[in-house]
Amino acid sequence: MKRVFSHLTVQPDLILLQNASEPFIDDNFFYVTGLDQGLFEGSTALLYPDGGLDLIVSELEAETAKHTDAHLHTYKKKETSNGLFQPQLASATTIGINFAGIAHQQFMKLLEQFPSKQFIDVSDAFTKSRAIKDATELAHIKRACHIADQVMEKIPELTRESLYEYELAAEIGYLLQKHGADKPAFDIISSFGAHTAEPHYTHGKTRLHRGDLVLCDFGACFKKYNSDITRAFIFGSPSKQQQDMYDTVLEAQEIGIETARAGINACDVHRAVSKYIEKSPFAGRFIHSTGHSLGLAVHDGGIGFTDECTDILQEHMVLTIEPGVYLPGIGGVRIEDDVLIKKQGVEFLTTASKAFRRI
Ligand SMILES: [Mn+2]
Repeated sequence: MKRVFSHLTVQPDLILLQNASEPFIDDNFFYVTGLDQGLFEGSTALLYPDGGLDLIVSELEAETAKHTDAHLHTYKKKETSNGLFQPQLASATTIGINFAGIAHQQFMKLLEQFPSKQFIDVSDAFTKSRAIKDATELAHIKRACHIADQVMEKIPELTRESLYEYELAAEIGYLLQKHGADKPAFDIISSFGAHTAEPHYTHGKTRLHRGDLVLCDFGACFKKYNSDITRAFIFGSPSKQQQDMYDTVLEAQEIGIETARAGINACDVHRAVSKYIEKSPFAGRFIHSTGHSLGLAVHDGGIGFTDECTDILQEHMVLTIEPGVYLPGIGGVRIEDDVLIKKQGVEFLTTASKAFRRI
């Protein structure tokens, strides 16, 4: 993982990543080790500019950690783990830390234990490095996308009058794993009717009725990499307003897809999409960004299709394109695909049907 060092202007002697307990686990631990199993609570990774890697892990996960070429050190008691890398730190003066991913308590312990060291923030270098996916990462993401596609295509078979939102969520979760996901990428969104107007509502005890919009937003996590797809359906026949919403969002997404390519400013994609919706009858009802980077994290940080992000799109970035419109009390539509940025445009990684399906 020398790439991380190449994004740093001030070179530390080494980079130290440390996990606390779930949920304070640093994704970068998996990024640098390539490990695709295990939890690694309390584990530490030391990265050197020459590409070397030391791992300090609990003996509980020593077997799992053997799937790397790292030098492995194991501890029995958590309190002794920092002592195990004292020799490696002895000759170092500057130590890179992911300030965005270390628990405050862990960092305070390091300061106390190694008072003469200078700790510098290397979080930006990880963000930049992770934005560009390598072949293995892409293969994992593609698989995660394919699994999510297969499940999305099954939604029409799963819905019926009076179905509960949580029942549909349970079916989706089951099918994701049955199709090869290690787990769902995030809490499954399966909302009906007015709830579809709440972008981050997940699911509850609402039943499905004729005329309801159905919004499904979920992803597969495969070997720690995620997909993220959204489709909207109609239970029965759409009203004119529902049809207009769907058509507007679909066209907005098409505009985003046509705009995105390597060399383009990320904000220009969002602006093109937003401009179209603002001229539609749904002006003011597009209330989030057009998309986000995707990878080890569902919101992979750094780059995104927002009004503020001025990063230039580069080949091998993976982002979502997901415009939506939301009418409080009535319902909402969002259509989301995952795309790989290429020189001339984008490659779709998710491909489930985008017809406004009557279910
Ligand atoms: Mn998304």
